[in-house]
Amino acid sequence: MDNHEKILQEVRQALSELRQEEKAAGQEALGRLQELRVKYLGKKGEITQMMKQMGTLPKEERPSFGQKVNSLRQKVEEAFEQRKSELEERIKEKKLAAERIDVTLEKPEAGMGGVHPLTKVYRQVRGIFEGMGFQVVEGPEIEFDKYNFEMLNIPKDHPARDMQDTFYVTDDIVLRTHTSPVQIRTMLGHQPPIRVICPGRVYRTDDVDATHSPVFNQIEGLVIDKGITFADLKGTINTFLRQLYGEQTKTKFRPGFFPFTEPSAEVDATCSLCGGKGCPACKGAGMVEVLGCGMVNPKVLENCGLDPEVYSGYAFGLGLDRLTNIKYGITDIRLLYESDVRFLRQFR
Ligand code: 2NL
Repeated sequence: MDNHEKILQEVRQALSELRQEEKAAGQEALGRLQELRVKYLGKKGEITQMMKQMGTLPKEERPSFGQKVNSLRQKVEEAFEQRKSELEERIKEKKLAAERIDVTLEKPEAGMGGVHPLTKVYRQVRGIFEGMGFQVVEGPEIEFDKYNFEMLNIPKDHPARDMQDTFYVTDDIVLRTHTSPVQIRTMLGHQPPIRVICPGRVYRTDDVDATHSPVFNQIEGLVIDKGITFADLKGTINTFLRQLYGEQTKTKFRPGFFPFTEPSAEVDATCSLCGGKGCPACKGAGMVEVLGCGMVNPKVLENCGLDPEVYSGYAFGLGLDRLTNIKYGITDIRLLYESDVRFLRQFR
């Protein structure tokens, strides 16, 4: 057998052996293939060396020798190329097989979250008032003293304005202590009829305990139009509480006092947990105080540029945290703010 045939045989033998090895690891086989390529086709490879021997041959033998070596090199190169693309194809197939997704596998626990109890009750309250035609209005939590106190007829010496109760940012800027300033802004910017609720965070300097938090949530409401009376206030509040706690809910309007309403009332509703029988949540009374309200003080209307001889209105305020605690029988306000999942999970 001539030398060239021998080399071609050798290469094919080596490549065939490689085919067996390759079962183990595709990338390694690719490395081995490259080594073999260098051995035959590299700068110092056997075939390259043969080409260099051409100079030592008599002139007339050179063309046919050259042709033969070239054709050998071509065949060897083809053999390598073919192996290489086969190998690469195998590697790709292996990779795809390894990355295949088993769609029948059971999925991991999704860890689904839930709506916070405060948000649940807020949505419910909001939905009831929206059903009665109220619009939802929001405003700044950092507020002018003027809008938070002055225009609401809260005098300069009122205890609520004390540094002990209110977070002062500057002499005339505070963290709002209620959402009333949002209603003041509404009256300043809009002509009646006005029918709004104003939800949001409010701030007081209270130390944290079971019933106090320096940040809590309030919803206030305001209705202004010609001919609005206390009967409208009672009807709206009764409708609201009966939708919130159930049709059988009874209410009681007791006289109260707020500088911004006259007359004013505190409203009790049948305890939703015991239905009026008396339980720890209502301290045996069967009823709980749920909100404060009243007819907007004529001075407040005037402060906002509305003529009290033409317009009248009512307003109310409720603590969303308190309402939530009453609804679910939660006895510690801190639970609403600690984000303890063992607590929150119960409301999913
Ligand atoms: C309560 C009582 C109340 C208001 C808030 C109000 C707002 C304007 C004018 C008149 Cl702009 N009144 N708000 C009225 C009565 C009671 O809140 O116990 N809140 C937790």
